[in-house]
Amino acid sequence: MKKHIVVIAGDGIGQEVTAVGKQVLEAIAQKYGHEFTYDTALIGHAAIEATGSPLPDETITKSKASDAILFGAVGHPKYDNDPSAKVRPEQGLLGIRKALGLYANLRPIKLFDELLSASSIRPEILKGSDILFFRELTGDVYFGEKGRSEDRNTAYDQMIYSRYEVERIAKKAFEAAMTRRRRLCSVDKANVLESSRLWREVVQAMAPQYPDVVVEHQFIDSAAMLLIKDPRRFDVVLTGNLFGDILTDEASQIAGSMGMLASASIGDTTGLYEPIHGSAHDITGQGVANPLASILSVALMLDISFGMKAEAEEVVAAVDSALKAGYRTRDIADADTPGGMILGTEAMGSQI
Ligand code: GGG
Repeated sequence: MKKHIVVIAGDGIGQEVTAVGKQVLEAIAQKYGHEFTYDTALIGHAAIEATGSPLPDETITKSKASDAILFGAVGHPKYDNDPSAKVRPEQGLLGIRKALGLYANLRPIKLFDELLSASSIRPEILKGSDILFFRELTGDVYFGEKGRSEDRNTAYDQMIYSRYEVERIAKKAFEAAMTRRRRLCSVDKANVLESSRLWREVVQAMAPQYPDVVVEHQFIDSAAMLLIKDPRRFDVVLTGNLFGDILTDEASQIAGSMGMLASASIGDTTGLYEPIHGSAHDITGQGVANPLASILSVALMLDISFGMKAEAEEVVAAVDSALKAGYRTRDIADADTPGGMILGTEAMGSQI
């Protein structure tokens, strides 16, 4: 099969982990006789430096013309300390999601058995955890109107959802639940927020179409608590953009590290595949970043965008066997990991 992939590595460790993800794509292409061609495009801080824009038009054009996007990360500490910056790397990521209509962000929380001890949560609570998050990606407070009063002492971000936005992602989450353990937890803050009341109303109205799916509703605060108290109670979790962003960082601790969490952003056009972690400038250039989230994102790409199920399973199995053999990156090593088994980014990629 021939596929054209745009690699948008972005900032910080995005460059390092995406290079490894691409190597895995090449290994799969060779083994299965596929022909993958590549292009690159700029985003985030790297794009601001080169063009003045966090999302150059050329990046959108190339992305739309591709079969899939392998994405790294955006961000730079200089903007974190400059709240008045008008142009920011994150605008590139939000912008490409909007431009491509990528409204559904799938974030599987897969706990590899070998990493039970890497988590700060007790193994007897964790073992067997397997959650699929659906984070809505093109609405909510991230895209609502924002502004400041004239004296700049008051600021607002509008939290906004429309019925169709909730319906289309809820449909994807219900359908996924039908292929899994048939439980769907919708997370909102309907006791306080009007947009959450609409969210809950829509999900409740759709539930009768999926009589085999057991639906529950949790408030975000309660869901955050239950996630670490009893992660196995969750199967598919459906939530909005902001709540999903926060909850999945928390859920990464179930998998042992932020460096383990892959994601797929899908919707109207080309799918975008990226680790959930950011640019991590504190470790950039040291060659120690965990590439497994990028590699697992490649597995999602092979499965979802290319329909290459066997190839996707082989990538996940390769990750599993490297972990079984005892190889670890720094973030998933524990006190018992021998120093010689702690690998850098490239060496871990070679093992896979
Ligand atoms: N690879 C994910 C990434 O770069 N995250 C940084 C970021 O700006 N995240 C905001 C978001 O995911 O909405």
